[in-house]
Amino acid sequence: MESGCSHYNDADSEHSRCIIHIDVDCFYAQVEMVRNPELRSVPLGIQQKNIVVTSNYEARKYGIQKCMLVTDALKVCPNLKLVNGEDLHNYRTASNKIFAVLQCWKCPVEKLGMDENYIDVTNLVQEKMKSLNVSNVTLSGHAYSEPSIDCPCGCHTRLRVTSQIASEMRKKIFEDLSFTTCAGIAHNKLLAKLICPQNKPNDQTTIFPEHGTSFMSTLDSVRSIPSIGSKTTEALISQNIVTVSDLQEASLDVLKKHFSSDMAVRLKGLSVGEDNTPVKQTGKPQSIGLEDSFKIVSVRSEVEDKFTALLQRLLVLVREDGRIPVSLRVTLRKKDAKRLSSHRESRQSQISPSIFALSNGALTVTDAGQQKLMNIIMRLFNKLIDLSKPFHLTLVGLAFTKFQERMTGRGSIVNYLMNDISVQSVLNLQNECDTSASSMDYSAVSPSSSTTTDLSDAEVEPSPKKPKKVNWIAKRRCLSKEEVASPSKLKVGELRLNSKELEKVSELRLNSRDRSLTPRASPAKDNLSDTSDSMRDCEERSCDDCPSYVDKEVFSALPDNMQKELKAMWKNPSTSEVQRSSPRTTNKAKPNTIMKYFVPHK
Ligand code: DGT
Ligand code: MG
Repeated sequence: MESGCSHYNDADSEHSRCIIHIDVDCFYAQVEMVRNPELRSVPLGIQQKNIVVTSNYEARKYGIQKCMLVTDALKVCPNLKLVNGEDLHNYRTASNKIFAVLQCWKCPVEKLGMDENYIDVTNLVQEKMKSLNVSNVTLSGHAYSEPSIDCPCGCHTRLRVTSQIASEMRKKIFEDLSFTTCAGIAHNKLLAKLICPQNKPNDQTTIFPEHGTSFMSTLDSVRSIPSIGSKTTEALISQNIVTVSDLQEASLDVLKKHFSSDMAVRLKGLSVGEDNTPVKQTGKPQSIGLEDSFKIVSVRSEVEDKFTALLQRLLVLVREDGRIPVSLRVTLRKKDAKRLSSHRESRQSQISPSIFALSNGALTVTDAGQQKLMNIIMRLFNKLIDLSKPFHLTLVGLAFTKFQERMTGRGSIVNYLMNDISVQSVLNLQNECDTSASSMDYSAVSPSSSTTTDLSDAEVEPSPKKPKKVNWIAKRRCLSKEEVASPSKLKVGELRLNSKELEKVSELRLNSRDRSLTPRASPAKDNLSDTSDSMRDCEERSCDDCPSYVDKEVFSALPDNMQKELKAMWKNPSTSEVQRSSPRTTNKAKPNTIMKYFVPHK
């Protein structure tokens, strides 16, 4: 049977893929219940502002629903215990732990919001089937509907194996972290996600490809399809296409009149449960940011207070992330009193990595470092605001927008040279935006809201799927077109001891040197960046022979000629420029370089 499948490609129509979607039950409520087990036996609601954003299943018995007003919730359940859920720290931590557990299967895992993940286990299933008696494989959990005849491609068996893996994953999440979850199993992401809540809480459901069309026709609104956003829904409704059945019946020609040809075809495909979008491995966000919105602030000192508070919170997030930021962006939303409108403006500055220190693998910032960051922030603020005139702000935002890569690997020379760095993978992230909220809405979304993991004042971050979450989706979306909205790419760098690592040692140093050598752009051309801070910081750093991240004791223990060679690399920008512009895949050690100590001579 397996050999019969080997010719299948990834096209959805061939049902060759094995996808699991896992959603944590009443996520915020479970996090609170794990922290305080006494809450398990009482009806529990999680409150943000005056809304109950979720509740445990005990509370749901009383009719508590998501996003109910607190007053209404207390009417239906006067005993409802309310816990404030505006600080997302614990939810984020739990979310990362669940993601980490799922990584253990070594399959692509794509995070969607905080409590959902897709896992593509196709290869693992192929592998398992080699050692299985395929006629004996049973389904774990529920089937949406039992298949009538076997599909010749063998997908039924593969999905049964997938259901076993889903069960193992859920068990492990429960054993390690005490969270119960639901899973959906299908040959594509769309069906896996939509079938997931069929038997909740704490259970799983598999849907076989042949039931895709009939299952989709049970969905009331086209908006239930995750990749159909509110604008597309409106456009469809304007054509009297309200339910998924309506979409199934709509003619392609009619759809093509209102949407692009590609989109019309995609909509038709979705309506019958077809979806060939891949599971994209999630990496760390490209930027980490926070925003604080308010009615109005018109005094500089108040702005400074807001930024000070934001910076404190932002530093906690950066510490959790572990990467060293090298760029900081300040955003303001200015209110134009005359035009009764508001608009956003941002400016960013490079920052010196030396502001951050690594101690026992953890990122720290001294008080002086924080003061430096505040100086940079207020300098950017002064550039955005003409203080000789009155100003009115309704939002301030801060984001770290670029990060230094940390070269690691057990055998890496960089590891020996760096102070106190814990060993971890090298992640080179290329995703431009959070991809979880991709949607087929064709309306343009303000680019100013696109590239950070911005969280609002209350840090409200719902899971990205239901109609109520449209604003959140719009806020987090990068671009409206689906194909550009999911560019998450993660590259795991090689952890071999090769010349790339040595280049990196010099690059880390030279990145800052180059900046300090770059003449400052004129204000007119320098709309979005400011190099002055990095210039100052780099000047401070350049007094020493070797970079600040180097453990001098270890460095001094290296042989003389090795020391010389490293120093030469740190000192010589032109050499580095060549290295950086040349393809970085050259692994061969040049003769008479430091590499001769590491690369065996043939
Ligand atoms: P479930 O999956 O039905 O058992 O329940 P939850 O609570 O896990 O719901 P889900 O998966 O839709 O969302 C995950 C978390 O996201 C949820 O615990 C609270 C938060 N959340 C969901 N919807 C909203 C919303 O509309 N607004 C806000 N602020 N947070 C939300
Ligand atoms: Mg959930």
